[in-house]
Amino acid sequence: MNASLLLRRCQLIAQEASGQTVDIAIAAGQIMAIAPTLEISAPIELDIGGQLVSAPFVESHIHLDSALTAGQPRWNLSGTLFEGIEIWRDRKADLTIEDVKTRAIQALKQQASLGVLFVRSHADVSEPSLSALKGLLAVREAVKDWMTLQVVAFPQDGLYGSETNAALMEESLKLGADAVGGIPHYELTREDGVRSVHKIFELAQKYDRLIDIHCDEIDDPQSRFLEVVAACAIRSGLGPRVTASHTTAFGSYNDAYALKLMGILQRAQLNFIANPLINITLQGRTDTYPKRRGVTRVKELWQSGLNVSLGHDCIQDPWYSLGTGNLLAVAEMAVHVCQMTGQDEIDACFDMVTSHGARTLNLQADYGIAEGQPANLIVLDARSRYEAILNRATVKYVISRGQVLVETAPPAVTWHGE
Ligand code: 17E
Ligand code: FE2
Repeated sequence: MNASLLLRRCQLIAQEASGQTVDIAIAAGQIMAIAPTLEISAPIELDIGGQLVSAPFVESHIHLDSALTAGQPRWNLSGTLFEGIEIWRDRKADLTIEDVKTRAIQALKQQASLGVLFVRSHADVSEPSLSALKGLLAVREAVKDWMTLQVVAFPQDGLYGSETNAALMEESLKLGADAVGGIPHYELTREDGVRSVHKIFELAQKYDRLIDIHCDEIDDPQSRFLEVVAACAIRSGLGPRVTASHTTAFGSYNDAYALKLMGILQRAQLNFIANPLINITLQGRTDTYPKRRGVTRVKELWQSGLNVSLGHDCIQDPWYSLGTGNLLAVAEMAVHVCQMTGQDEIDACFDMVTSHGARTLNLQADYGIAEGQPANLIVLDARSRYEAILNRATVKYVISRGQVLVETAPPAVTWHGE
């Protein structure tokens, strides 16, 4: 078979230490061959010049239904999760499928231009119209030729926050949501929270879906739904198909309890997602000083061998008015907030927005640079993961399904001094 695209002198992460490069040939949307030197030609040949070629960024946690609504109908003045939920409640009252689709596609194009080709988005399913979910399911279909989108049915107002929400969740799964979501720390009582986690597992098994729960996104050290999620994962054996998102209360637990919990988490083998950009701003709002960081124990989870990925969570919405979708910004924030400043730790933060995210999403064989894989890859203006984070490197080429989807020239700097 003839190659359609050839990338010469690529630095793969696996050979970052040796500095050896490879050529990558692409044909029919797949990676056809990888070797130090390929004696073939192709209609499009790019000399990568020893720069980093990575599998694409994976956005493991974002809310596309609320993306690009910052300030509508008002700004979040307290900066808390709770005011964000109230503002969103007002904004979503007149949500339409078209409104969701337009904003989500705009956000996804922005993300793709920054090298993100796999996205898991939550869709609020606490409105009877289910406009957010229907909009995002339509978007999943509309973008599938260049972007893989997973949709989590997320009951923002609580699975038991109203009489109808549990039925809306089940309806969402029938409509085709990829995963069951939840928000136990926002339910009216602790008992409701525990009950919601059991319901989520029951539905996931009934409809054969993944699970991704907003879990303990609060500074309250008494918020202990993570242990409930872990226990359900152990008993059901679903661990790797389950994700605990945010888990910020884990940053406030006492160390004796944290030690016990770590053992349970090891047994459960679930995935974790931290959203450091958002939680460093949302949490700690009720503290004076010292002010907590409000981010889960990323370093310790990673050190204990559990799968941790990082998400953006928001792009300009009621919870976070900033955000461009750049996962290198998220990795950079994690380096700081989670004190992941060692060399291996910085590399791990890059992995948390790439391969670890792929594992969270259960992408398995669809992800990674190897012969026979779908040709999804990015070329960074950097020679290593460290340089990529250091310089928040430009993603020069985004290759999706074997085609160059986006090309971005790094900024040109002209020095006029001595
Ligand atoms: N909803 C929620 O419960 N938590 C968040 N961080 C966002 C939405 C962004
Ligand atoms: Fe979230």
